[in-house]
Amino acid sequence: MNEPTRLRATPAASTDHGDDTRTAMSGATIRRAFLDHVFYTQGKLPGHASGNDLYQALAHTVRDRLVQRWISTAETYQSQPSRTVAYLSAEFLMGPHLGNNLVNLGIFDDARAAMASLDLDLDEILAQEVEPGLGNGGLGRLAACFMDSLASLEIPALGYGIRYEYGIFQQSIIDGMQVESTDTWLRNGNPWEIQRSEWAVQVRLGGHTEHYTDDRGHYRVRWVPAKTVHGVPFDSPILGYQVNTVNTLRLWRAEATEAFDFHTFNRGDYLGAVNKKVTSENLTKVLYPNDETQQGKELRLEQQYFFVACSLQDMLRLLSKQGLPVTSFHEKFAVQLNDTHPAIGIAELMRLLVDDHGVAWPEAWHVTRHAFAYTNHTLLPEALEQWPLELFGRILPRHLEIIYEINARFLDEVRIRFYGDESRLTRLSLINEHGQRNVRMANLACLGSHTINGVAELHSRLMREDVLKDVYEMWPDKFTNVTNGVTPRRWIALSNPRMTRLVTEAIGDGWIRDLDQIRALEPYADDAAFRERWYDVRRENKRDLAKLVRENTGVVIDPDSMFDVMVKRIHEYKRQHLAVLHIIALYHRIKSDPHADITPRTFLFGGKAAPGYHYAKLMIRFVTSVADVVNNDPQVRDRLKVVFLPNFNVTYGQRIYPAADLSEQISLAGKEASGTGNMKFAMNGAITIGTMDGANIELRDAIGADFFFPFGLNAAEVYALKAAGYRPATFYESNPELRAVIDLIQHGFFSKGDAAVFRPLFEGLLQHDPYMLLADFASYVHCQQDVSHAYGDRTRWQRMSILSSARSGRFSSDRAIREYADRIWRVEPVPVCLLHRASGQVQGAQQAGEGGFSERCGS
Ligand code: 26W
Repeated sequence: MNEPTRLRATPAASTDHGDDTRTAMSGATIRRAFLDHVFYTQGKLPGHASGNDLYQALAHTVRDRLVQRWISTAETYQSQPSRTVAYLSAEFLMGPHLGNNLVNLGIFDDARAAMASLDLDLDEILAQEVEPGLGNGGLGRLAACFMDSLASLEIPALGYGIRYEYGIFQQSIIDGMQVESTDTWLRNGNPWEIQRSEWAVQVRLGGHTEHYTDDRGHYRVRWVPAKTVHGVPFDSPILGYQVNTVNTLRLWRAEATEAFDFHTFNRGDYLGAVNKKVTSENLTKVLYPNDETQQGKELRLEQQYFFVACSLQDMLRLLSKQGLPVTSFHEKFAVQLNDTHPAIGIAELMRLLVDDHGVAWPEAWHVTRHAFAYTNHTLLPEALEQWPLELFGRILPRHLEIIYEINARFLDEVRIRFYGDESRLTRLSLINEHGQRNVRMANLACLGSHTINGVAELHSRLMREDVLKDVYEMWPDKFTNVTNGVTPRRWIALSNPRMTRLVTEAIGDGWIRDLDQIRALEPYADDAAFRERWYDVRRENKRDLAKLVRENTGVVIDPDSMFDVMVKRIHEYKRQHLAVLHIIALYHRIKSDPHADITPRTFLFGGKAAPGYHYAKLMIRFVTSVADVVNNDPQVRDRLKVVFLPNFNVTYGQRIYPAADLSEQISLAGKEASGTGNMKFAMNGAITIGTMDGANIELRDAIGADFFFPFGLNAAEVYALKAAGYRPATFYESNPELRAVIDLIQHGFFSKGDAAVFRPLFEGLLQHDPYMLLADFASYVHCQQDVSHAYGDRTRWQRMSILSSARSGRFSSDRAIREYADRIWRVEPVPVCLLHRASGQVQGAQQAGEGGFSERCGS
């Protein structure tokens, strides 16, 4: 990493006193606070500050300004109790905090100027931040966008999750293949969290249950655990955009309980005691790097239960702090399950209410069902969570009993509704009796929730018609759709400052808080001067990306070529290999006819493969092997370039989306629940080539069919072709270009003559081709031809690009969160007044609140 320029200035003599000015927002105050933090927080003389010191100092400067609003928010929520969202998610892929907080505080430019006045470059300081990669991909990033929107819309909310010590692995590419290493994101400390040891809780695991009758003659159950672990909350402030609201992201870390260790220790087994401690702390060590394939791993179930149990106890604490009874839980909290990972919360809340608080079962069930709502994020059967009964009972013996009880009562209901329909009963049961018996988490999530939603129109429909058909027939009214969205603060204002300036100059800055306003850009698509400026912005962004690519891969790419980009997790269903087949087709055309009219393109790939997903890793090797051949062939290398950018993450995303011309969204129709990268590209002015899948369909409707390049089978056609008996070889036999492409691969042309390397990829393709690459190939290649023609007409392309941004308003996560708030959570905004800490005396005319604070509304 680059060391920023050394800081020469010394801490300025303090001219303003008192705590109010300490967190003021003027450039001068920021500069002074920053210098103070270099000195007092980092303990360095300015001349000796390292890049990390400078980053930490600026982070603390910003953090001080957040803390003031954070406390104000807490005070407001305490004095105006209102319904609160609890967003439960095993993943929060937040991305770097510093830049985002500068944007939301509205001091990005002031901070840049303050740093410049010290001869420092803000971008270099921002680049020092190690991003917290506590998520795999779409689901975790969605949670992060939702946290930004909740705060920006001033909705009381808590995000609850896991503080993994190691986030998603770091990817490097060695000899063309993915190599993983651990993500030590905490190595320099984390200025964005505050440990709250006083709110630590205990979580029980394993053991057995005892049934007894209490002294009042009531039947009771006692859970005697095999071990107990401590859950310690770490809070991060989540500031909304130019509001005072700072919500909390509360992530739990597992620690050994002292009591337990001492017990072992006293028996003289010191190392055993330490070992127990290590075992407990393993619980939150590492994020599971799989998305979309479920593995019945014990530690994973423990992680899920751990964070949910911690979070529910925390909510009960907050409830009692406000003097409310446990039976009002569902009035105080709207609990959202981000996929099934936290679905065990349904059984846990029942346990807390029935066993710990003596609430009668029917009332406990009423409370539970009115508290939870469930979002489904996937249609892939292999991603639907199921836990082997044996494992489940071993770790959560009491929960298994509760699940049996929920199930028994539920199946009685089903029997009455669908008398004699035994197969329906087996399908709806919380227990899958097929083969090894399993607990079905999706069924539990549906049963215990008042609302179930999918993440795009098509996905929600397929959910009702397919994966959750039986549940839908049972409770059609529970189902709804909320199409995903992404936050324009991070994904435009922060990542694309050039476009932000240009748009703001044209239509004002209201679009940052209300993205529908960006529609006002539409008329500018017909303004030649504006189009040129738009082109210039995009060209600069592409130059920046070209520089990044050269620094990271050594490959030189031409900013005037079309940047054709596919960044997302590597998966068969997403079909990165279909994009590669297209590249080979173009390569083959040039080789067959050196004068072929081929629009110069740079193909950029990025994304991680789950470490155990061999096929996906081979797909990466396929990209890099084709890159090797294409980039080194003098005949084609000025027309085609292929790059695999290692370690795609949020930080890279911020550089990539603003520089893309073409956005590849080419999953097999019916497989991608929504996609959110598609939205980030479109907002930043990239044109989409895509299948009629996930949110692509809604994106095309919003942007206009003329400005979107659709191809391939739609979901209905996919079903029909599968039903009719899909024979991929037919396509191979009847399409000479496809045949040439596949033959090149099969003969080892891209693997130095070793035909065996990619055999696993293409053997399957010719025989089964479950993701129907061959069926969609011709349509894709043809559509790419149209794309090339469009790109050749600069006026047309810039028009499309402007309209793409102008019509992307619907894909703001603010819209999505409004829909959740109105239709699912029934929560209202609670604006926050800024409290100023009075140093000795009350500031302003208003009365001081508790703790020497005076209130002032607005910032
Ligand atoms: C149990 C293993 C596992 C782990 C993670 C299964 C499934 C997941 C996630 C639900 C996978 C995921 O990230 N899904 C993505 O969610 C995004 C946000 O809604 C959607 O945009 C993507 O289409 C969907 O693949």
